[in-house]
Amino acid sequence: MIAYLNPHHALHQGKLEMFRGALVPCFEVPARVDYVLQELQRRQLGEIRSPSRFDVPALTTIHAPRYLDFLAGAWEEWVALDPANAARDALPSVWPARTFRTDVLPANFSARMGLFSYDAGSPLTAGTWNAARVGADCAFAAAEQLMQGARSAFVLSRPPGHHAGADFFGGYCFLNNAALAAQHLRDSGPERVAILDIDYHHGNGTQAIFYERSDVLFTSIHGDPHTEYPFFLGYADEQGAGAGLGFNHNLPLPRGSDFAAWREALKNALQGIARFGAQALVVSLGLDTFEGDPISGFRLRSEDYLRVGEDLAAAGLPTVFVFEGGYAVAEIGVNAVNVLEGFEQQTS
Ligand code: OKP
Ligand code: ZN
Repeated sequence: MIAYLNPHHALHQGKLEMFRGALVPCFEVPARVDYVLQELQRRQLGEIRSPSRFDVPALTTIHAPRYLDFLAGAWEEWVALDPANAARDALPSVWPARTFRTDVLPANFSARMGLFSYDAGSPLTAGTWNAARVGADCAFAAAEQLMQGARSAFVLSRPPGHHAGADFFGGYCFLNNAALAAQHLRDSGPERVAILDIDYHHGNGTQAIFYERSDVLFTSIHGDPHTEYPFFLGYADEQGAGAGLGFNHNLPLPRGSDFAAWREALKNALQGIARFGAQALVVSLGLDTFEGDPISGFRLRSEDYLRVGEDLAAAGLPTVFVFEGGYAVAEIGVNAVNVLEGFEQQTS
């Protein structure tokens, strides 16, 4: 399996995030990708490539141009407010809740940070835009690889993507890599693409992007949003709207669920994907379902990830894996590569 590694991922390196009233060190750190890369190399899973630059329509189909423009220039604006800002990251602190307007683009930078975000856990840094944009290139490259007949490809990038919506960042995510890969597949090949999100946290951004579409099925297995982030989306009764009605499947599980319960949900998810008649699959691969994850609540063990890969391969679809969350940093390489290796062994 070819891996598209984002060579600039470490340009995004948040310092602090808001947590329980305090600024604490970020969980989403560059070492996450380094551990996965090291394990990929150790097990010789396949070639590791850098992506070329893709200027493809998918970027502006998925993300609003005014959001992309904001992200591209945000760091310069932040530093222009005060040269001392260069030493600290930008975090939003005011948001338009219900009854506020979102059609007006305020001149004030902090107001636009709030307009284009939904939490204070996702610092925007000097290199965020470059890292995220090259991550999008990794997603496009992986989609192209599938179109050239590959059985699978791996997007090894950070920041992650599945919480990012058409015009907002949050949950450590800025550009939605899985959505970009799915859209680029749609633009050049398969008429029906499924996205399966197996990160511990519901992929609210991806769901929202495709909620009214019937050509991209979104299915997610995640911690019950009654108690788990992102709280305000991810319930089982969200089934899509308009033309998309019936093309959104949420499978929330209680905090504390073990692999047996999780695997049952995976079986249901894959049945839905088969019924849909998917011609390609994009997997939002979060590893924060691991028992040792510091911010999550499922109980998967390292060897379970081999079974996950095998189950995914049994779906028989060309598959793009997109790296998402997972914060047990020392174990993330083994866990991620177990999925990929389980997939490859089942395939060969
Ligand atoms: C991103 B991804 C921990 C509170 C939760 C947001 C979690 C984002 C998860 N300090 N903060 O889905 O893994
Ligand atoms: Zn997550």
